[in-house]
Amino acid sequence: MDVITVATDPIEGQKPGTSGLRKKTRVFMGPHYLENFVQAIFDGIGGAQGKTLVLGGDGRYFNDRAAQVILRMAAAQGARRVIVGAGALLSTPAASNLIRTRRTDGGIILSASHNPGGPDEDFGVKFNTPNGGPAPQDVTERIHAASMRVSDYRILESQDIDLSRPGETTLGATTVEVVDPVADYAALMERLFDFDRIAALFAGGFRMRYDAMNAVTGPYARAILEGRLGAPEGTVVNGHPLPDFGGMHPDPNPIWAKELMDAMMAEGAPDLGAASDGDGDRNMIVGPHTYVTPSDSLAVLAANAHLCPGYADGLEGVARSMPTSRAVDRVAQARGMAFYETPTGWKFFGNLLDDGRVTLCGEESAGTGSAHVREKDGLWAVLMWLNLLAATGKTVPRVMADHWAEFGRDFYSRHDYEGLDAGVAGKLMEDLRLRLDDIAGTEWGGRMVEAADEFAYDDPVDGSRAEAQGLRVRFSGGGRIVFRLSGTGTSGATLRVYLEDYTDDPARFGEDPQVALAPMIAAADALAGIAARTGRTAPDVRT
Ligand code: G16
Repeated sequence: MDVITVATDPIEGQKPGTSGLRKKTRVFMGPHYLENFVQAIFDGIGGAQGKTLVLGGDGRYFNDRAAQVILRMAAAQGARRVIVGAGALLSTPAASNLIRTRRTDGGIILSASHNPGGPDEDFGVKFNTPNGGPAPQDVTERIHAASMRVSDYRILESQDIDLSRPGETTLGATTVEVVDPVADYAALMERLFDFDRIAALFAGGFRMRYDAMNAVTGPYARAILEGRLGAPEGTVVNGHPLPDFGGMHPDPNPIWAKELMDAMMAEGAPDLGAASDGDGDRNMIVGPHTYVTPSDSLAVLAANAHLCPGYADGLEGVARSMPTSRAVDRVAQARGMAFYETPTGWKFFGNLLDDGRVTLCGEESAGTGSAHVREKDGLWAVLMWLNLLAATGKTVPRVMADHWAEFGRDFYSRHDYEGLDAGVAGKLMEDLRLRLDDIAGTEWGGRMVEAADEFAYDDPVDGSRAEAQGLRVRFSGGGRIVFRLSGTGTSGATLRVYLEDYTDDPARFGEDPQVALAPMIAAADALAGIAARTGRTAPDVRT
């Protein structure tokens, strides 16, 4: 087998965003595109020579081809071992677990997460560091810098490796170890949660609908829920990973998981509805006639984690991303737990978890996780909810009612305006940024602004600073609006407007959040001129 050195030129725009590099699939399939970026990853981490890496992805279109290319490049560059999920599949949390437990030098995950898949949709590549977490900023900056000076890449000339079943083979001097993508992850879940109790819940007739959205969690959910926990067959729907996710948009929110929402809002709804995204790190929780916002879910899990064997000793602390609602802050305060606020992006939780400062963390973008891996974890969150329901005997609506009765309710919604002209969106943000200092003390949508600023984060562990992480406006009475541009889109710009308001009045707990948030919604438009500047009178997505 020969190593070929292929001459190439740097390709503009290979700059990792919130979570790795995401582009249209056809861009990734273009000449040298994938190879250049993989070479930049290897160069950015000091070469692949002698390293052990994990490789897998969410099964989307081009996942299989890209995995073969990466294996040949890793072999050409002297990697010692590559651990690959069978079928080149690994959910993001399962990959994180393998990276950690096998003490590797990191891993490459092929996924554009919740973005749709297919030849005309999205693809992505991200590198996770040896702690199992997404590469932090200094590493992604090195990768980007390497992409701008790449002049050749090395690749082995060889046949495709058979990745269809577990086993070991060699590629040049590299050992390729194909593993069952589910086994280690399922064993980890069994250590964290009370499987006997959850199994007894199902045996008692508890009904659940888990929508895997034709993405990577299908095999995990079928093995754990229907296999180990005895949930009836058919509990997992859309449970087979498909290259185009069967046309679904695998983003577990009320818009894109509409089938599940309809089932949960209908008469005779199951006791629990759940969904996860393309690569299995996001989750959605729904009870009969009760959608649980990700922010509330984080708060509920923080308040109840001690009911699960893996967290019986309590939590060291909790963290949330800045735009996530402050519901979890109230739990932390009431229970005397340390609390941290980080920028959007799971990578910012890594240091806090590694340093033992927090055990649980989460984001409004349907991500919840803990120190068990260094990624958010969709199925883990669902199992924690199951453990909680099994331990308390409560229904989802009861859990929420009791939580609000104790802590009050943070009404929350995110409004996304997708596919905006990047120039228009950038100008909207810039103009608002320039006015931040002047709006304190002024009234918008009938509410007074108490403070307004741009969020910056100083990492308490390594002292690094992340600036320009979103514009926040705080109102009297507990309201808040945050404006941010998404860092995960692949075309145009997505404006995210995060809206929240607080009440401790029990008579208001049942209100529809869109109604309760009307003053914040009006204030957001008035402050930023969304309709006037973008021509959009309604968001594309409301979470
Ligand atoms: C990624 C990140 C999350 C982030 C989300 C949305 O999630 O890992 O930390 O909250 O994107 O980011 P943005 O608002 O910049 O689009 P995922 O599930 O896409 O990997």
